[in-house]
Amino acid sequence: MTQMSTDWAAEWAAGDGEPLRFLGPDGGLVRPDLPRPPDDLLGEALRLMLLSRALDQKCTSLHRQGRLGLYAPVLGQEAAVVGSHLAIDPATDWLVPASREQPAMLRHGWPLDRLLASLLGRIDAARIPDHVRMLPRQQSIASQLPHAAGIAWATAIRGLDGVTLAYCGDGATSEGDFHEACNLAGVMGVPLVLVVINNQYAISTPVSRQTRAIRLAHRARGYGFPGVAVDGDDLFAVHEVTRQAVERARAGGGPTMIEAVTYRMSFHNTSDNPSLYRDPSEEAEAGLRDPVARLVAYATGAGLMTPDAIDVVEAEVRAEVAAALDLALSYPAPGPEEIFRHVFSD
Ligand SMILES: Cc1ncc(C[n+]2csc(CCOP(=O)(O)OP(=O)(O)O)c2C)c(N)n1
Repeated sequence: MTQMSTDWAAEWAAGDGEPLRFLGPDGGLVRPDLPRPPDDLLGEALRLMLLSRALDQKCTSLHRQGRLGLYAPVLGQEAAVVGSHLAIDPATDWLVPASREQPAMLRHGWPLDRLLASLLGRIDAARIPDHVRMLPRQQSIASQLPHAAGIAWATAIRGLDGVTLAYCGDGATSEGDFHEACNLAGVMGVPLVLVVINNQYAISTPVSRQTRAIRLAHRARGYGFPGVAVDGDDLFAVHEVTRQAVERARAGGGPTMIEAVTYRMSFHNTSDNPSLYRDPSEEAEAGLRDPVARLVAYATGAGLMTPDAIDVVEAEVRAEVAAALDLALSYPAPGPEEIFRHVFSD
């Protein structure tokens, strides 16, 4: 999307708390006053979102066959993850993921076969290449956030122009680490963009049991920096608001919190059964806001891509996942002695 003068945080703060939306669920532009995003960005976004879906499908199937231990899908959250990550430059910026931002990890430079190796327990092969500015995925909720604030602070102290993009879930906002990281980031004015992916659930706990705050993004105000809520299923809004936050951080303007309001369309992970705690009608309703279908509707409606061209991309990403899986399976599996490696000196 091209440069715009609108201050999105200020626009959202002046509104009624409803998340900003540029692209509607039917693929139509809600804000036709805004310039259309460039075609190459749209193409890259759609490919990454479809790759993410292909990976979700393959890993879930591997789990059901007993060949993979545990997998947390991205299903439903693709626009929130891809739209925000497309706003940073992996060559200079840091990625601090939570646990399910697979397409961001891939775009940042962790090869697909290595990511799959990590899920298959092939730990040597799973190593993130040294030049990739990314922390490993984090299972301990919110504990990545103080590190994210620290990396962003260190970048500023060293006079580098890198920005840190960190992710966490709605559940993570109830943790002490979240508060400590946000407070430090605000006090030191560090170049951090924190994307809170509000997928409505922390496993079985709905966000209504997590906080009485109307919107999580309002919390940013208490830390002294801007907060914005966006429709997390709208790639255009997520991308544009993150782009502006990254630009501000790079220019020394400090942190921003972006709440991407979305829905976890699948299970929490492959050990979870959401039918025990949520109504299927809720899932069906969320399906109408599907971020991939929305982008496809826009791209085909605007004549940017044909359904046939999208089928080709889908076939390509499926083949990419299959080839990366073959490679991942060729790496040595760890032996029992690995339990002690990196723990005891002898
Ligand atoms: C410190 C800590 N407490 C509890 C857990 C157990 N746990 C794993 S995932 C999860 C829910 C996380 O929800 P959220 O932050 O909203 O992220 P999501 O998984 O929905 O992306 C919890 C409580 C954990 N991994 N770490």
